[in-house]
This record gives sequence, structure tokens and C-alpha cells, in this order.
Amino acid sequence: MTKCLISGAETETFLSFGKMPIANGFLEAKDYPNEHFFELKVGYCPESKMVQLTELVDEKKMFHENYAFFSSTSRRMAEHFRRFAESVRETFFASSEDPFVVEIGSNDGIMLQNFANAGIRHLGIEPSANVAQAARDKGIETISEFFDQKVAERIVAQKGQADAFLAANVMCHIPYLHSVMAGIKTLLKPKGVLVFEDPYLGDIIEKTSYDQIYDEHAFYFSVTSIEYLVSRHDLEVIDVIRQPVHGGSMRYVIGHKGARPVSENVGRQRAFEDQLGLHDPETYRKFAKNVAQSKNDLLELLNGLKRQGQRVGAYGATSKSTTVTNYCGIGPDLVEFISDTTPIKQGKFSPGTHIPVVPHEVFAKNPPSHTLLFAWNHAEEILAKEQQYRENGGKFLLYVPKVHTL
Ligand code: DWN
Ligand code: SAH
Repeated sequence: MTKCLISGAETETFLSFGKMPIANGFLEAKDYPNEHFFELKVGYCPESKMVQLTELVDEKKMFHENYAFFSSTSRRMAEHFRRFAESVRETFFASSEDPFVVEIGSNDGIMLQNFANAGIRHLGIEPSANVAQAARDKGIETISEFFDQKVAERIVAQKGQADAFLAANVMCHIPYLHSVMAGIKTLLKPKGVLVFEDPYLGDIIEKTSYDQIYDEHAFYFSVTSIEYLVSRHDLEVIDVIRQPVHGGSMRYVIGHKGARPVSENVGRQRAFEDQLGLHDPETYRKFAKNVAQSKNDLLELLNGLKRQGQRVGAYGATSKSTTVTNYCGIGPDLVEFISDTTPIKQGKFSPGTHIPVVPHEVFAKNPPSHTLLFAWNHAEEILAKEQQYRENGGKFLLYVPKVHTL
């Protein structure tokens, strides 16, 4: 039994994927003997309703000067963050004379560039030094640290309080969320807001998108579990807005308790979560069964194609795919290569099962008959780009929400 990182109550482990490597640990063959493995297990806390990993990897093993994920690899995500920034400015900056925005997990500046370019006071907090440097190169003020309460207090002392505190796909990465929330509480002006988004538990359950579960994602949030967390810091969820990105995300808007009106969306979504069974342990047992079924279906498809002598490649060396390849046992015998546009991943091998990662040019030059879409969350963008491949008879294989061929 493991204690909930939010409530301290015992969690109920409902799924184990077995031994897993670091999801973003793309490596060279010479480093195979030193590859780090841990047990990937997920639990549910009946007290806080928080779904979470029950064994964690040290953050310094995941976020460092060779971090492999650069946010600006997706055009659609750049557009998403442009609109995100615009809505924050329009909704929350109107009455502020010299607004100040802080973002954690700011990566290569995909969101903050929109504030920097508009001359708005900003600060990025990004522990992975290489992506932080990419942001600085674009003129975005960034410090390379892990955000917590201490860092927050220092920022307040040096720069004053913030109008908006932003976080996209990072809050769910931080196990010490009480320290983070205490820091945000001190950092926000009286009318200041925390706006953050992460993959939504409701979507993960409904779509069996089990590949969202990997070392970096310590939590799988719902409106209910976020309300439990923030209420302990005298903060309040004032709005929730579903987002289509990353396979289904939720944006949470949070303010000091009583400082702003609460939208009807909050109660509505809470009721939806109850209906969906997110507070019923049986839902998670069923999810575990669906995950096992998805694995069987995918292996049947890949083994069938192999027997027919078809060539199968993959598209997008995602963090998520590390869970799929290691849990299903998919190595270079079933998937020839993974095409990815990120230079730091190219020429390396995927974590655990060691599939070669190649530049897109390799895919384009000699395309396989079938392509497993590991970056299924970017399907719209990728299918539009690869129209010619499909017109020439190439097929995409997907496994969310069910295993199917396009
Ligand atoms: O939460 C997280 C999200 C935001 O990003 C992090 N923990 C890590 C990372 O997760 P991921 O690696 O699963 O993210 P993506 O955005 O699904 O990764 C897409 C990958 O596919 C990147 O390596 C870039 C690549 N790609 C490509 O080769 N061609 C992407 C597109 C759109 C393309 O056209
Ligand atoms: N916001 C970007 C990047 C998400 S990847 C996007 O949505 O595309 C998660 C990022 O959070 C990584 O760049 C990682 O280095 C950063 N991170 C992890 N722990 C953090 C912490 N404690 N404080 C600030 N950033 C953190």
C-alpha cells in the first residue's frame, strides 16, 4: 500500500505495467547497460479521488540538460498556446497596469513567446536546462529550476506578485503539489489567477489512452481531485474548460477563495465525473481490463502484418510510446524505426525496447506499408502532412480509442 501524495490516505493500486524505463530516455547503444528501470503502477485514493503513480522516479533523472521533448515540434500546439495566451490577456489583464505572468514548465517558450513578443513582463521556470536555453535564445526570460514554495517566495521578493500563473502539461508532473500550491498562493495578486491544463482523467478512462501513464505523469487529474487539492490552500476552482489537445485535456482556472465568481461549468463537470464513475474503484478495475485488451489487439495486428511480410514503421517518438512499447513488448522485430523531427532524439534508440529513431527524411524516402501512429494526439496535424503517403496506399495504425487502421 502506498499513501496518497495529496491526502495521505492509503491508495488502491489498480494497474501495474511492470518494469519501465525513463519515458524520455532515448539513448545510444553504449548506454544500454546503465538504463534505469522502475515499476510503473497506478493507484486511486478514495479520499482525495486522485489517481496517481505509486512508485516515482527522481525528477533529476527525467528533467535535465538533455531533456528530449521540445514543445515547439507541433505547429498545432503553437497555435493552441497562442490562443491560450490571448485568452489570459483578454480575460485577466484588462485592469492591470503592468501585468506580470509566470509560467512553470515553460519549455522552449511555446507559450511565453506570445507575452514576450507583446512586451509583457514574464518569467519562465524550466528545470530542463537545454529547453530553457532554447527559450532564452528567443528572448524569453527563463530561470532553470524546479518550482516549489521556496522559489515562489524568492520570485515575490525579487519581482513582486503575478497577475497570472500558467502551467501546461506540468502540474501533473510534480509530486510535491502542496508546496507548489502554497507557492502559488503567495505568488498571486489578490485578483490573480492560476490557469493550468493537463490530460483529463475522464478522457483517459473513456478512450483507454493508457499511454498517458508514464514516469513524468505523477497524477491524472479530475475536477473533483483538483478541488480537493486547491481547497487545502484557500484557493478555489472558478472555471473548467475542456480542451481537445493531447487526446483530451482540461483547463482549470483557479483564484483566491471568494475573489472571483465561480462558473457553472465547475458543478456541471463535477456531476459528470460522478456519472462517469470516476469515484468508483470498479471503474479503474474495468479500465485495467480494457488496457489488457488493447495490448492483445495491438499485438495481434502487428504480428499479423509481420506474418504477411509487411513493413511497419512508427511516427512520433513520444514519451507515451515508451509505455506502449515496453508494456506490449514491441521492439525492432515488429517496428522497423520511429520517425521523429526532434534532432536530439534522432540517431538514438527508444527506451527499453530499443527501436531506432530516425529523421522524417528516412520515412519519406522509403515509407513502410504501415505506420504505427505513436503521436496519435497530433493525428489531425500529421494526417494532413502525410496525405500523399496515404494516397500512395500507406496505412496508419492507431490504438486510441481502439486498435484500428486508417
Ligand atoms: O506532458 C508532456 C507532453 C506535453 O509532451 C511531457 N511529459 C512530454 C511530452 O509528451 P509526448 O512526448 O508524448 O508529447 P507529444 O507532443 O505527443 O510528442 C510528439 C512527438 O512527435 C515529438 O517528439 C515530435 C514528434 N512529431 C513529429 O515527428 N512530427 C510531432 C509532429 C506533430 C510531427 O509532425
Ligand atoms: N508546457 C510545455 C512543456 C510540457 S513538458 C508544453 O505543454 O508543451 C513538462 C515540462 O515541465 C518539462 O519541460 C519539464 O522540464 C518541466 N518541469 C518538470 N518539473 C517541473 C517543476 N517542478 N517546475 C517547473 N517545471 C517543471
